[in-house]
Amino acid sequence: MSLQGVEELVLDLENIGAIKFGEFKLKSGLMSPVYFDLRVIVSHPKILDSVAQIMLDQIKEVQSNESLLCGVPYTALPIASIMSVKGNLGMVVRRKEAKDYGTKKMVEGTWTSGQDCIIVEDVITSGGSVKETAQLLREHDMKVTTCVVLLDREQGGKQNLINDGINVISIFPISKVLDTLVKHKKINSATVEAVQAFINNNQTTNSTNGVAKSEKHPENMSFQARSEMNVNPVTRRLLDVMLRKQSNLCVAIDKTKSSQVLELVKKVGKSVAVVKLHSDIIEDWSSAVQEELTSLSKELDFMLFEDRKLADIGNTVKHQTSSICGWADLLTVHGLPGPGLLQGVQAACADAGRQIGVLLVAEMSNAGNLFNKDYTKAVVGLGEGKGMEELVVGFIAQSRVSQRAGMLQMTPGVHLADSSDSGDQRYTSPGQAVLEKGADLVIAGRGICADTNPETKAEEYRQKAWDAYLQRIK
Ligand code: S5P
Repeated sequence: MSLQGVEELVLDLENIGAIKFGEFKLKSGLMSPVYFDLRVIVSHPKILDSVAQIMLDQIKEVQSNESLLCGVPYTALPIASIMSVKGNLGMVVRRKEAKDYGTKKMVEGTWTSGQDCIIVEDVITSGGSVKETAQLLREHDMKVTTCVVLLDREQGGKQNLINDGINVISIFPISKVLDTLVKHKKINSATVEAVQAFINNNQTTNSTNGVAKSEKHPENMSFQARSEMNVNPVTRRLLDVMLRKQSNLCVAIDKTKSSQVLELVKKVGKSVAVVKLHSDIIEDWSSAVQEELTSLSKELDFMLFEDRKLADIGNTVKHQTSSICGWADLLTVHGLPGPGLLQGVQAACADAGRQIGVLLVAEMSNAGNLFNKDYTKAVVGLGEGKGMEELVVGFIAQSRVSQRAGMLQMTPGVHLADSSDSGDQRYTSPGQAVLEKGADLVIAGRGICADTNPETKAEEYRQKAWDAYLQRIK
């Protein structure tokens, strides 16, 4: 495509609202002066056709007749489909929905072992979604060395992908978009400066050694960047709730009567991302209570967490999970019995057709527990093991036990006023839990629920934990 044609395409994209300037609140809470929304192009067939053509032209030199295409779901799917038809290149489709959990078929289409597959993406920021797609394709025996992307926000995604052995061909780096729009008087220099400052301040690579920050320090990454990277739909849902509510607070409601539980949920639900229960201590637990909790979780937008800490052989765990996975979104298990336990959870979820996210207990908060470093390491190894990524959301821990950006750390033993209870529990503050222990979510129980005003307390815990998170990713 001629230079003029390329410029025309930028102007067309701006014209249909695929490139926007102003004040946009990102999922992370950050305000961005620029926003790319390529979803709209499906309503503009001529522009979609031009986009596919220009992307196809750019891969001519690297493709062979055998090359396959794979669009990163969802926005790049129509682009990849048109490129496939125009270029007579086969395509594979990467699935992303939770419902495939049962069959586990994550890639549709046919390919041969070692066949080259070019990834097609609309926008890259950190490159996380491309990386995740490449990982899946590689696991399915395809070779991935190239990604073609329409818009590169120039926030380090290209370098991150190069580090992962993926060469990035970008049609429009953001600097080119800005140049074109200034030239055609669509934006002024103040807008350009604001965008450049935002891009400079929000890099996703560690410039000193060229290694992606995400590779080394997941705790320094925003929840948004982590949500973009992660393949696990339950983790993604959880991160999305956290971002929507600006809450990394999980409340532990350890009450023995359903009326007390429901009353507290109604009071604190709006401030929390997760409500954690021990349903087996609720004397009048029933399906009606489950239903009410489920409807409150939808209304007040939080996830339900059953803290059962299962620890048995796979078959027993399967039966135990089957009564939990109908209503809970998250579940704790111990790693002690090994992989069979996780397979038991997986089997129960597959039978129920509903996916649950597992948190493995890697460390405990209470004095005198028998956990040691070797055991913690083994539990983390189990959770990070092959095939577990769709099930395991993260770890219950008192320190940063996993360096995987996709693994969330939930830290209990959190209280604003006390350093212990009358038994073995030990506490730290929400700020310490996030900044010193590496918690992504803090779990607080009696600090909130035993207060005379749980509603106000929950909001105070939420604010303190979220502020600490924002400080951590700065
Ligand atoms: O190590 C742990 C793991 C968990 S899940 N220590 C814990 O205290 N928990 C749970 O967190 C515990 O079962 C309880 O539900 C909650 C802490 O409650 P609190 O009232 O002491 O804040």
